[in-house]
Amino acid sequence: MKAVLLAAGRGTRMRPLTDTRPKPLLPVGGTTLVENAMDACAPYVDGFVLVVGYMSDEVRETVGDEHAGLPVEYVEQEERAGTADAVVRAQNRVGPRFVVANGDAVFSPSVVGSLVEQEGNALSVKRVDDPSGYGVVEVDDGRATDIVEKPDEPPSSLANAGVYVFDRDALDYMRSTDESARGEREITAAIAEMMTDGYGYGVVEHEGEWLDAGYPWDLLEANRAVLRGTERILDGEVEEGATVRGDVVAEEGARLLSGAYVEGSVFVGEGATIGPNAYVRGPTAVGEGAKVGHGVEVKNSVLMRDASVGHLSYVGDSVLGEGINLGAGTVVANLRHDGKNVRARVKEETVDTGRRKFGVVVGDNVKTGVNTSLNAGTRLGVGATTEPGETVTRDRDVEADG
Ligand code: TTP
Repeated sequence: MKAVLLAAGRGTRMRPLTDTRPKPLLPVGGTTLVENAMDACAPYVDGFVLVVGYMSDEVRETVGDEHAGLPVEYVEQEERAGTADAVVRAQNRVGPRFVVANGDAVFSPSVVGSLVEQEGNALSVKRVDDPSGYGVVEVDDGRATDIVEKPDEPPSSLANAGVYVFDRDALDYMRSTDESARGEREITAAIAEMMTDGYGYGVVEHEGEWLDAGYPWDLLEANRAVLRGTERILDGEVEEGATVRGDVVAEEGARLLSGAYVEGSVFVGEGATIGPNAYVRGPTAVGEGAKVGHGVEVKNSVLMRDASVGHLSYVGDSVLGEGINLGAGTVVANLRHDGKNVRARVKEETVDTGRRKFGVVVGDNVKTGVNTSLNAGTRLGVGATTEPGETVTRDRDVEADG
């Protein structure tokens, strides 16, 4: 049985991080979103089909033609015509039954195991407090009987979790399903039509971690979830005077210098340096070649490859892009005085991040001047700069969202 991973989306809500990479390649705890989803499917499948579109070459290059010892094939979805359309692209690569998952979802392997054990078609659900923003699944006697997108009055608290097992019959429905209001052919609409025609759907509930990484702050959650499963592996250098607590992975060529205090769960990539005299609190991922220098504190953050926070800085609850450089004394605010949730701009609207603590989203190659203050919830676009001593309270140079 193959696993089809949907990885063709544009990831507009993740801007500016997705201006320079496709969303499936966003780093989480030493891997990427899509490779983490593939790992969850790997024990139950004999190969992968990745549906790619936006920046597809990057996905092919990074993931390659083998993952977890299994072959990886690619199919192109030229237009972002919807999730059902994406599944149809894989029709010639799958057998009588196949797994489908969003390439940006975080979920546990056991769910895939339970799905494949079901007979025929099956979907997975997550019990959530407020299901109104999801596809909501109605269940009767252990079988799913209806699925409704973003209903005003949800029929249950079970959100469609975007991991499925389908029979080939489902492909006919995905091919012919009508476009939704946003002009896309969607998996959930095809499933609802199948149910109307009397197809039964098995239901599996995600008991453990589950999330769909749509917004930048979801990346922090995804990073936390992926790092949760790590154990201490210190292949890198731990200098005398460095302290390592909890689950810390230091890859070969990583260096924890004297005075570094690293509290897991923390991933430190190949060639990255922590210290001397630096404090890194998990869950944090420090990408390949990145640097956390003297007098720097980093907490609950993702630092991408070659990010440099060299001196006397604080970074909390933030995502820092590839090749960025924060000038000495750059400080990130991650908490409001009134204790309310931090708000951020997404697709030209202000949204509640749902988090009391959230820092900043910094696009690739940003440079801040010394003593820059970055306010909670601000985004800096790819290549943006700040003056020495600046206080940044609004997004800077983030491309208009389309
Ligand atoms: P979404 O999260 O709805 O879309 P997106 O990833 O493009 O993000 P945004 O809304 O911020 O622009 O997509 C859900 C999953 O389905 C995701 O893994 C991407 C994938 N997808 C496709 O592969 N093809 C498509 O045409 C669409 C709409 C989504």
